[in-house]
Amino acid sequence: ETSSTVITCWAAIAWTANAPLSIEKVEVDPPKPGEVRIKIISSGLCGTDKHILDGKNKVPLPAILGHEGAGIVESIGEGVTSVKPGDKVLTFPIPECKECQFCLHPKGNMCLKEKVLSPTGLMLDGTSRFTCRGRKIYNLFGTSTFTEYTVVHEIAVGKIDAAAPMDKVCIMSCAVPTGFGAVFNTARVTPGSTCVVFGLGGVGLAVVMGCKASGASRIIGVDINEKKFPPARALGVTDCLNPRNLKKPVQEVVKEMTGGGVDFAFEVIGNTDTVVAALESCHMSYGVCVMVGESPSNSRLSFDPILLLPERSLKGSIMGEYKTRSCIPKLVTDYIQKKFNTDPLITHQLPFQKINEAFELLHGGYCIRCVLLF
Ligand code: COD
Ligand code: ZN
Repeated sequence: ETSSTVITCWAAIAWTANAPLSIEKVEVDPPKPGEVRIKIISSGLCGTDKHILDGKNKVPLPAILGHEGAGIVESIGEGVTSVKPGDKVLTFPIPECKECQFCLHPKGNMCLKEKVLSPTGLMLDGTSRFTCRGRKIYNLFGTSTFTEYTVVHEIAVGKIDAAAPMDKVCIMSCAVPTGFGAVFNTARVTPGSTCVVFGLGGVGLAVVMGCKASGASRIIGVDINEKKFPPARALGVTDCLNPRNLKKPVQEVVKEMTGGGVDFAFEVIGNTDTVVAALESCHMSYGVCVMVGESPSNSRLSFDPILLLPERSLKGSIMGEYKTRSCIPKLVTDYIQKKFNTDPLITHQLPFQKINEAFELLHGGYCIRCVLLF
């Protein structure tokens, strides 16, 4: 335990949007009460990190991005009881304090202490644990995993099985629960049903895996990047559509293919047009559309309300509705026990120092998930 010392280490700083990250030495303060300092072992690079770097979703900068992390507890602050130095952990963009009115409710996962919807870039006491060249650096959703060491609130840290393979389980911090939970908890996909998934990235393909595991009879995959089609087919997509190669709107094609619309539609891109297209792809009465993507800051959804009147529904899902600390470590145990295999979602691995290459791979559509190894 070195909980009173500042650690100097390498981190990737996003000084501004629309520029590469800069690998620099940062000072990481010791954890304050209720906080945990973690040595990051691996981190996934999520579409959300890309949206932020592209300036689509606004967060305070300069910041250390990354929220899909697996690591080992280095030291703990006063009062921390659920983890100790040496424990393997995941970091979660949504905390679970297990005390607030929202955590105590059996449904939902939006802890009152969450920072995802209106990110401050700061710890709950309003300060930061990162300094670079004398400047205060913000965190991302209270996590920040593109750094050798980070400080996270205990309520956003989940202790996982000591047997967890650390190069693989980082995607259990975001992509896997977000996709699986959208299917199992939010949509509740039924055997024999028809599904359409808009966006075949890491999260979209986790949705596909969930639909397949639920016994869906048909899974239509929609993406503008056809490089995503072979891996999507391998995971269970039965029909692939590229909206740019169709003569009519993709929702019309989906309706024709399914005799009036699918049972379940998922938007896993983060775009208002595709949310409406996904909604219109659903059957008018029992169709359920689940919005997983976060559309650009300050955008507005616009559609004819008659779409909802005949009982079609539109729901949102964040982190798959899982109460993070209570549920996600169990998913890791299921993975270790080979109840499912999410390894195919990881198509690339790179050393952390090559993080900008990882962003390029995601931009170019060459990868599903690139895991950074520290
Ligand atoms: N039509 C069809 N496909 C498209 C379009 C379009 N107009 N635009 C992009 N796509 C495809 C891309 O080619 C790509 O294959 C896919 O959509 C997106 O994949 P990725 O790999 O960039 O993104 P993911 O899968 O890692 O993440 C997708 C999210 C929607 C989850 C993410 O971007 C997001 O909006 N997150 C915020 C909401 C959230 O869940 N937050 C919790 C923590 S992340
Ligand atoms: Zn994410």
